[in-house]
Amino acid sequence: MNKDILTKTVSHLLLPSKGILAIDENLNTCNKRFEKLDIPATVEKRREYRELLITAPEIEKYISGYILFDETIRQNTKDNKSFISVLQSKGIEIGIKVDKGVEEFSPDSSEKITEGLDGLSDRLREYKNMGATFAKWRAIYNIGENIPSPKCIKANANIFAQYAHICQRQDIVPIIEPEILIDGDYTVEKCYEITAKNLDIIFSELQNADIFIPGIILKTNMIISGKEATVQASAEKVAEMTIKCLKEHVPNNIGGIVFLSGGQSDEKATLNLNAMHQIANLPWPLTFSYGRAIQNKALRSWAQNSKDTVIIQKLLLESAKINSLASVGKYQSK
Ligand code: 5MM
Repeated sequence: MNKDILTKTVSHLLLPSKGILAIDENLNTCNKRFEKLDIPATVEKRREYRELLITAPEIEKYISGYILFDETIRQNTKDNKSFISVLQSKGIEIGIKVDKGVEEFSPDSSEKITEGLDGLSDRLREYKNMGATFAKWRAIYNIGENIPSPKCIKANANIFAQYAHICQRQDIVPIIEPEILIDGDYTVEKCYEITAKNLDIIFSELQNADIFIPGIILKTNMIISGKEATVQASAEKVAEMTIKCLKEHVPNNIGGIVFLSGGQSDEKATLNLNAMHQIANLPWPLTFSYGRAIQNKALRSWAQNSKDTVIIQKLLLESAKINSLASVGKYQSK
């Protein structure tokens, strides 16, 4: 493990006013999003869409890294430039999703465990040779009666530690993404309690495995109310509780923290991040790593008129820009 390489990649990814764009939807998720908008779920359509996201002019002003899916990292533009070379020419770091999705944790539970450790070292070696400098692994947790269970939390945390260890051995920065899903009617307090417990166990496993904490990035959910909750916490409440949770349950020397948008509205994801930056003295870089909250408008516009690349890329750029402003607390809603 070369700590200098890891910290250099982290610093580059978390430069002030920049964030990370997640375009690593697996085939299933991507196809589902396409089908909702009557877009054919084909390799070529996925390539065409990702080409627009990757070649958007000036996106590098707001985005420091792209997280890609295995299919995407191997694809080229229609004039035959590799997506990797396009991103590298803009100074954007290449990230890769390396988990292989989720399975049932046990036959009698609805909980999920993330898979993909088998052959991970070899896959990372290949991605690194292609130009990847960081990776991402996601675990998901529903809040419900007696879930997430301590057993499942611990099992996913242990797998995060193994993944992080394999990445850091190859000087690849691991992003660790434990996502408490937005589904449900849970309160913001419940979200705090579960996120805090989960983070404690994850960092305890990471420390037991001697993970170099300044060389990792945490990608987490915000502390919010469940989607179906009748009372929705305000941006100020979300900001206050999220920062409190992160300050108390994440080591101060972590490389940085980024957020997923998780199905919140685009506007909420931006306002919540902006509100967090009204709170002084954050001990770590804190920015976005959104998928949907940055892609939504561009995807809808592409579905309506795929030929209008200028408008589609402009919408992407606008979403990236407002989140860049929010990441330094300078976003003002219209
Ligand atoms: C882009 O979506 C990522 C991959 O999801 P699947 O494995 O289901 O295809 C996802 O991990 C994403 O990085 C995060 O959830 C952030 O994206 P959102 O849309 O929540 O901001």
